[in-house]
Amino acid sequence: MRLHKLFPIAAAIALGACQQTSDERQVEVEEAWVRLPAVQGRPGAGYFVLRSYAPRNRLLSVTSESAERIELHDNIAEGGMNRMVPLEDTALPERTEVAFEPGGKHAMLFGLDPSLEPGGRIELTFNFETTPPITVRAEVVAPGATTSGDAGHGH
Ligand SMILES: [Cu+2]
Repeated sequence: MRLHKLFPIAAAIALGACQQTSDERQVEVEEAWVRLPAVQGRPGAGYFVLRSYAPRNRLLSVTSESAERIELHDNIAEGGMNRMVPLEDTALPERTEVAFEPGGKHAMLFGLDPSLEPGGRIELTFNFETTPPITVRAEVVAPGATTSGDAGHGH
């Protein structure tokens, strides 16, 4: 009787370990773009989509060599006005997609490298609670663009 009970437990442990090492796709960052400020010296805005496959995770921060400081904000409607509030961190439940997009959650990039131009790229590093950081090359778009396809391509 004892052997019959032990075997399935050992098999389950082995299977769990195997899944952990073979599943490298724990979190993905896609569609990242950064909108330049209309006035130099003002912050730019960063948008992206996070897809999470890990059981529990959080986005803790975004950093870049091309920005002095990056804050994560949310937009809340209050008495007919939109107000920005800081996001301390962002929970990423398993198998969810979290979009940072115009009018909603966004990154604000302070002290942007003044040499950035529409059509260029900016490296953004995403730091997570339970998975290694991910660096992506986000597209740089012109001030006023509302999507990454809106400006900077000349067509
Ligand atoms: Cu903001």
